[in-house]
Amino acid sequence: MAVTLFQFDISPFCDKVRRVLNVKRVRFDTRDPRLTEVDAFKKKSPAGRLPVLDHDGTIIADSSDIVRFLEATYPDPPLIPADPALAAQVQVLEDWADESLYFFELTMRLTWETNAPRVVGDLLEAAKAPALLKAVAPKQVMQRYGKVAATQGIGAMPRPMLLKHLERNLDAITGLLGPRDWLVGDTLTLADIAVYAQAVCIQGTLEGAPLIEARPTLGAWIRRVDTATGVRAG
Ligand SMILES: N[C@@H](CCC(=O)N[C@@H](CS)C(=O)NCC(=O)O)C(=O)O
Repeated sequence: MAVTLFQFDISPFCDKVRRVLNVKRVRFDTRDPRLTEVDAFKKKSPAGRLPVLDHDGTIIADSSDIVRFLEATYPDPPLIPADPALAAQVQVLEDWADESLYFFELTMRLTWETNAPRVVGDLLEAAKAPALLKAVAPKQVMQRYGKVAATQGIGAMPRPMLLKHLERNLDAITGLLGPRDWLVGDTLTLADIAVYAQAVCIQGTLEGAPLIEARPTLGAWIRRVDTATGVRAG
């Protein structure tokens, strides 16, 4: 059986799917588009976005839909609780991660000059882009995603305001955890993976790193989710 994830390596949504595949012990390959392939890759998805999973010929787009396909195909271990109240919490947290936290990381990583050149450099590296483009692309990417972030709202905030809102969201993660190891119930769920995928991108920014460092419970949870969902040796 062949399982291929069409992805951008730096995308939190692709990280989310890779980690779900890891937890479910599915062997898979990843394919990042070369620059000339980006449009063709995006056409695999009705929304024009990655990730897209090719599961032995079945094509599924959108990280949330991919995860639910994987949950149905590989139910063990479960990442969505059977209990309807807990499953509802997972759904709400996944949507908060994907639709709110995402725009913090997008704005900070792709539109702030403190982070964008390095992050875009990683993106272009994966796309095997020519050296010349590496010099030009960060500006174009910052402009393009600057418009996206401004339209969504978070990108229109002055930086201190955005960081204040971000801190409230980071405090919400620690508040949800309390003394527990996982966000929902007593085991790892999709909520942990979805929120982790965005939080770790925020942690990778110059401005986000100290905010997470200042919250030891949050840092410990990030490491716990990483250990539980990363690639296992052997
Ligand atoms: N809701 C989608 C979001 C996917 C998404 O936004 N992917 C971004 C990369 S992080 C993308 O493909 N963007 C294409 C573009 O900006 O042109 C999911 O969960 O898969």
